[in-house]
Amino acid sequence: MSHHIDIPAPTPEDKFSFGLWTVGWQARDPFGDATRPAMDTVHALEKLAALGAYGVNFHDDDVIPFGSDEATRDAIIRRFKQGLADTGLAVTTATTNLFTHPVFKAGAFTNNDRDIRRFALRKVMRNIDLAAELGAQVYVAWGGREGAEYGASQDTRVALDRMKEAFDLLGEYVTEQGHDLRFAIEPKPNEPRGDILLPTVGHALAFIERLERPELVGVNPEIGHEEMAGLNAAAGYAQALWHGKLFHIDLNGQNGPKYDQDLRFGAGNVRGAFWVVDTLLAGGYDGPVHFDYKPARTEDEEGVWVSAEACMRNYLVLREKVRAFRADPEVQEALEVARVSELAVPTLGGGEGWKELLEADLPDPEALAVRGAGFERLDQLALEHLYGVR
Ligand SMILES: [Mn+2]
Repeated sequence: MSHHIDIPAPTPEDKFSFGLWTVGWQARDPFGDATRPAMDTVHALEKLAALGAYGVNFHDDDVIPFGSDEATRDAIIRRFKQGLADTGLAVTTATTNLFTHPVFKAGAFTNNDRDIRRFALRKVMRNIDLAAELGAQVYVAWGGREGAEYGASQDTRVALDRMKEAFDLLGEYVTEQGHDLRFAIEPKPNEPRGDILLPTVGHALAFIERLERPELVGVNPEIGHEEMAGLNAAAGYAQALWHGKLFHIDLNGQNGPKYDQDLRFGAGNVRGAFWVVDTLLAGGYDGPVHFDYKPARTEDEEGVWVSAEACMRNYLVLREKVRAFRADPEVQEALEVARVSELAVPTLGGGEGWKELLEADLPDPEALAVRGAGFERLDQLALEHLYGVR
């Protein structure tokens, strides 16, 4: 049995958003120069709106070049705001570039050099005000340069003290300024640093609980970053949802543990992408569906828009596939056979404690051990939906 699935066009109700640094990436890499010219930010807004996007987000330096004077900054912000008003795009999140300028070569919040830490925090506070003014509700924090290549160059425990100090100060800042803004830490295992602090979703979730205002801080997991660490991205998203900490998402594509590929969403690990969408739908994630990818270096501007449109289309394709999988009566039967719903039944009965469990009449483990789990059939049904033959 095979049938054609109609994929709707993206609409603002789908809440798709793009970083200005994604479509605007000039494709400079460690081995080669830019292959595309700089893209005007208002042009990017117009193109994204025409493709059906809902929102955009930016690093401070994506919109306002580093070191701009006040008059230049004000003029750029005025023009950017006009572009937002003309296109109807929302600003969903903002973030600070604490990695491009050479001052951040050894980190920002956790630089050994105290003067640089103070400068970094002031740069963030400055952009937080702009983010709040533009209506962003989440402030993403990716500490790309926070880390090390050497054992002795930085004391990791002390670096975590300074990281905590930074987030505590920023939490105090948004609270006292009355900004309706929460933070989302974006973990990444490595690149550009050899080892980055808070390398995975799990590290970030544990760190957040030690902050003065943990309620203000969640995570922004990126599929590629989790997969670079050999982890299952869907499981990371699920645990962030379980903690109530999935404040934002970065969807893209990656092919296993290698350099950060930032492929368009749906390329790379397709099967992993299917389970990420399934996890987001099942978990009721209702924030922006954000793409953090890099249009390949081989592409001209037309290829940039092809890839941006493909990110949205691939999400919509996978959303249809996930819905069809979950609605399939054979899948529902296979889920029953696999006892998936039984996991929701608490292990102890009502009123039962450890004493009762010790005295309970349990089935023979040899008999329990011969039961098959039925997982292969269930997973094959998922693959057949993904392959398009169901
Ligand atoms: Mn990435």
